[in-house]
Amino acid sequence: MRDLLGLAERKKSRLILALDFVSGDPAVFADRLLAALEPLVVGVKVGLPLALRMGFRGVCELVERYGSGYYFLADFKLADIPDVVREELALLSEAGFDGSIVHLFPMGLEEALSGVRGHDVFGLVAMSHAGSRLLDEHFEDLLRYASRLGIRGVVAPATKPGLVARARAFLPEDYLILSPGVGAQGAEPGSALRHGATFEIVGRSITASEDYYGAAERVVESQRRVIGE
Ligand code: O7E
Repeated sequence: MRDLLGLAERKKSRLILALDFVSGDPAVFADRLLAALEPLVVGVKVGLPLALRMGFRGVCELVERYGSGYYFLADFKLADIPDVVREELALLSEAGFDGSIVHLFPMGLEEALSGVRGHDVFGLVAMSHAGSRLLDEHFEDLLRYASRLGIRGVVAPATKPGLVARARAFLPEDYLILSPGVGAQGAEPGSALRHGATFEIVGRSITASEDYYGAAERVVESQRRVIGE
């Protein structure tokens, strides 16, 4: 399993690239981005839209080809009964992914997650869009639950910086906070880090840009001003 924090230190970056939307042939598009962005991007979050376009075999090939330079995160937002979640995590780990995103609201996941080895689990405690009322109302509950599970970290929205700060204050120190919502959804690069996030997840403001290298570079430069590198 790749060392997420080690890669971040080496690249002096806290950028995780969200790959959901593609233009043209998905394999060619992903290949072009990943070949170019390795100096700037620490992790690649593979979303379901990309997997549906490329097919799971195509995604696995991508993970294999670029595995030496990136941490690979499977974002299929698992939210099933514990036995199924356990099996999904085992298969994603086998496919070469270093970590997965899991919804915590089904709860009862203690046993399923305690057996997971060599694969990081990140739980969602709130969402970045304006309408996520039900989840956000249970933010404190989900945060408490996440802290008891002994997982690698949580996903908390950059668009709601108060929640990121609250998560940082509440969670054990070794929990990572991944923060989406930077760029296309309005949060400024570096802003979630300033509130205590460990990584910022950025998708369309890089993937939809004609100058995707320049867009990623601007994000990382802002981040370096916050983390002092
Ligand atoms: O808006 P973009 O294009 O920068 O992409 C944001 C990505 O973060 C996208 O893949 C989306 O699925 C994810 N995300 C959110 O945007 N908001 C959330 O609340 C949670 C996630 C998410 O789960 O990301 C997993 C870490």
